[in-house]
Amino acid sequence: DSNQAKSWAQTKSTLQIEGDSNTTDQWTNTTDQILSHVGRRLYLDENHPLAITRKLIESQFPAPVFGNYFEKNPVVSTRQNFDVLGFPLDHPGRSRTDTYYVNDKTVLRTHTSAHQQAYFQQISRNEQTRPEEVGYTVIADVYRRDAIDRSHYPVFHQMEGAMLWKRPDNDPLAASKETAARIMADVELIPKHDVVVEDPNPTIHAQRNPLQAEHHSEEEVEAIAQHLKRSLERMVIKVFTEGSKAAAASAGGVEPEPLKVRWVEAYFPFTSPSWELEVFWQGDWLEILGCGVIKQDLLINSDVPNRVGWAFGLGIERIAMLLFNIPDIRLFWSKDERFLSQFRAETITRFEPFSKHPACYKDVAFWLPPAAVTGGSSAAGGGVPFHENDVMELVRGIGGDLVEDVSCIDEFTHPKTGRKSMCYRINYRSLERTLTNEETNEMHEKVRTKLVGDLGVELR
Ligand code: FA5
Ligand code: MG
Repeated sequence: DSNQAKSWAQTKSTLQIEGDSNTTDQWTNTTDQILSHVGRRLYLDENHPLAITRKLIESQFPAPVFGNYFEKNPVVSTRQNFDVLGFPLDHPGRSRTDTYYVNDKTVLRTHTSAHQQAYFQQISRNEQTRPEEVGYTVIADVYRRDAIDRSHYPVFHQMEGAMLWKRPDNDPLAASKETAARIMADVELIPKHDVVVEDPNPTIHAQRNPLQAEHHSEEEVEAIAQHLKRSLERMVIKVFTEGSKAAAASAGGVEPEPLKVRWVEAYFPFTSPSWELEVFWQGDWLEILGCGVIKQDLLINSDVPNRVGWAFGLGIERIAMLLFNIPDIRLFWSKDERFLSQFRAETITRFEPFSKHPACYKDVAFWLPPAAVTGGSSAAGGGVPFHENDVMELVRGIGGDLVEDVSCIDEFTHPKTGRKSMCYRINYRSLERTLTNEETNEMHEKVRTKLVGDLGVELR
């Protein structure tokens, strides 16, 4: 029951996750409340908007070239989630303020890229039995300690995809012209489209996204990039054309807005060059996915040294919210029939919000402990670190899905004492019923007490 305070999982010596027993240690920050989301597999429930979205995307990456997979167990090693992918040791994503640790060597995956190596190894293993299957998609639940608002939830779903091409075993660079020509022939097999691509070739900064010159020629990278871009453009066009049709139908048959997409340079430790794809949707540019040319070192370390290729990763909720007009990311987890009964397999329809229950916001202001610094990670030394994600997690632990939004509304440093004061506004609202004053007050009181107990702040 989410309106009850959840016990912190790290007070136990083991955590049961998907039937496995995991030992805990001083790194553990995964809560029972977070673990209560493991195993729902919403993406397999064919009348659920996440599953409908999954199938629509998978239809653009069909057999025999692509296998479409899912990964049930969210527990991965820090090696799989970070090291194998080349995350530097000081990358903020590794910090306990951003990531749910099961123990010092294991985390709840923060992205589906944690499975890249395993899927590349699978392609290598199946080389004889399934030679055509040189690509994959994989969908899974992913976990991040993050802000609380209507588009962020600590658990969401990603789909990752990749495709590889073979090169000669010895001296692949000498044969790079032929490889590039083979990839370009595959580009020609992808049907063209007539959607406006605003910035098909953004400037790539050689320092952030260098050519991997010891492994790739420029022609190869250009061919892989073209295949990647055309494949992903087609995918978003398919998805958003379906969405526009549903929007136009519900607006009484007006013409759907023409679609526009653009490419933006991005940076990931495991691709170079890298991009994000954005879609112009109802007045705004929206980031849909990250992607790039896979770093060759990763392929070399994953039993496919003689292949090159691309990979992408996208957020399923973000796309589903646009397609189905779902206003709050918490709704995906709802068991309320008024939500679930609105969706039907293989059909994009506009969600009709059921009556919105009243919100109740409450503020809490406090002084940070004297030595506290903001923005630091609690893994870093020096002072008593304060990180906003710890406030988010604490509030989530008490209020669960009854919290719609948490935001910092004031922050100042006392001119004489140098002490820092913060004020957070917590918006309590249930998606399913009207909260009583009593229960809201009770939750807020627990938040205040726990802020003092856990973070050592002084209430104002
Ligand atoms: C990644 O997670 C990379 N692993 C993507 C990738 C894969 C790049 C393969 C290159 C090759 P990023 O953190 O930007 O990148 O997340 C990818 C997508 O997940 C975003 O574009 C967004 O659609 C979605 N996403 C990210 N954070 C959230 C969140 N808190 N809530 C909902 N969706 C999110
Ligand atoms: Mg991003």
